[in-house]
Amino acid sequence: MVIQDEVWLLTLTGISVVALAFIYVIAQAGKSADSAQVQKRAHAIRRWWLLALVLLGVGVAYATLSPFPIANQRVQAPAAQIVNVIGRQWNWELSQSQVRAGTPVEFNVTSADVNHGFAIYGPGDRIVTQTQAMPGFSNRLLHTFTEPGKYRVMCLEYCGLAHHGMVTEFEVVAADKGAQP
Ligand SMILES: [Cu+2]
Repeated sequence: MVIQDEVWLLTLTGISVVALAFIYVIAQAGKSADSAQVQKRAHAIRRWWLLALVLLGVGVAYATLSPFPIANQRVQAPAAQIVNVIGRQWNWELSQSQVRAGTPVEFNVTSADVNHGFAIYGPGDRIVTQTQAMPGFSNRLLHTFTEPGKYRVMCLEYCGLAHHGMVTEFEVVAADKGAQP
């Protein structure tokens, strides 16, 4: 994968910077210094480093979280498509097996026994969205599908012996086709 090469290069660059810093410190270790002057400079460098690190952290967080993977959940109007989901040891029960792409789908997710993790995986088995399935609660998950195809639901929380078998499928059909229940 391409991204692995980039991460490798980034890691190597990071290690080189740390190594150079060590070499610099070792080279400077023997020299005597005017302590007040040096301390002032050291404090200034530390401040700049801190600022640079904070900016880098914010930048990396923003770049990797944007676009945020979970859609806005604060929409008040009820969605046109509603799917009721019950998780139980060890299967998923979905009130319908087809939804339409292009318009929001509201999943009302609950559990009949223990906690489960309701996760939807797209055609390339990439996780699309997820929420918890909890006994006694109904968690509302809004998602608008953009890509038609077969989607899989898997459990993301270990829930007993056959946890791995909690897999089901549903279909997302193109926006112009009507979804069948
Ligand atoms: Cu599970």
